[in-house]
Amino acid sequence: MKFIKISSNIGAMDKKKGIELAPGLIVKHMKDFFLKENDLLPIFDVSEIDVDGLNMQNNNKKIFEYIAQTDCPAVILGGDHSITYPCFKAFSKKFDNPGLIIFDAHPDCENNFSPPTHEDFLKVLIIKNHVKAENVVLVGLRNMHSKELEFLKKNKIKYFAMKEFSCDGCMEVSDAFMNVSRRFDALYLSIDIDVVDPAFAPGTGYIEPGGFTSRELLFFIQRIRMLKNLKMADIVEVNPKKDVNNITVKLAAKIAVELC
Ligand SMILES: [Mn+2]
Repeated sequence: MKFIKISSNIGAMDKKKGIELAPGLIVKHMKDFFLKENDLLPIFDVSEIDVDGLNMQNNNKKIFEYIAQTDCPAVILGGDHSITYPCFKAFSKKFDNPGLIIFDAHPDCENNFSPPTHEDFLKVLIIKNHVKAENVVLVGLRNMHSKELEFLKKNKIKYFAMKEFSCDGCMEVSDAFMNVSRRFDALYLSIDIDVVDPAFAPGTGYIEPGGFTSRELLFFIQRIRMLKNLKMADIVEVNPKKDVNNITVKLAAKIAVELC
C-alpha cells in the first residue's frame, strides 16, 4: 500500500501544535506490527507532500496537485482534518460517483471558511459540489452544534450517531453503513481519531467521551477494507504532544497497517 505523509497542522487553528509530528511517528510505529490481523505481511511504501505550514491556500494547492497525480489505492497520514478537503477534491475528479465515509465525533460542518478548516471542511466540500450530499456517510457523531445538525438534516446527510451503536449494536449499525458505502463507484474513507473514546485515544485536540473502543473501530476498518470500491483513506487529528505513552500514535499505526 502506498502511504502519503502530510505533516500539516495549519487547519487546526488553536489546536494545531503537535499535529505536524503525527505522520512521522505513525510510520515509525507501523514497523512495530509484524503481521496484519489476517496473518499477511503489511507491505507499504511511504512518500511525503512537502507542505510549509504557513499558507493554507498554497498547502491545499500542493496537496491537490499531488493527490490528482497519485494512483489509487493510497492512504494519507495527516495532519489535521482540513487536509481531507484538497485530498477529496482531487479524488473526486478521478471517479464518476465518488462517496465519502467519515469516522468522526463531529460533523465538521460548523462554518463556511475559505479555505476551510478542520471544523468545516465537509460543509465546504458539499456547498462547492465536490461531493453530493447523498454520497456522504458520517459515523460516530456525538457532539455537534445545533446549526450543524440543521445542515445535516437540511441536506439529508446520512449519519450514524454514537448512540445508535449502543442501542442497536455494532454489527447491525455497521451493516447499515456498509450497505450505503458499497453503492459508490469509488469510496474515500476518512478517519478522525477522535471518533475513538479518549480512554483509547487521548492524543487529539477535542476530547469527546463516549466513543468507540479501539477494537470496535478496528472491526469497522477491517470490514470496510474488504470493499472493492475502497480507493483512498486518511487518518487525521492525531496529536503526539497530547498523547499518553504513545497510545494514540500506536492505534493510528495499527489502523494504517490494517489498511495495507
Ligand atoms: Mn473530530
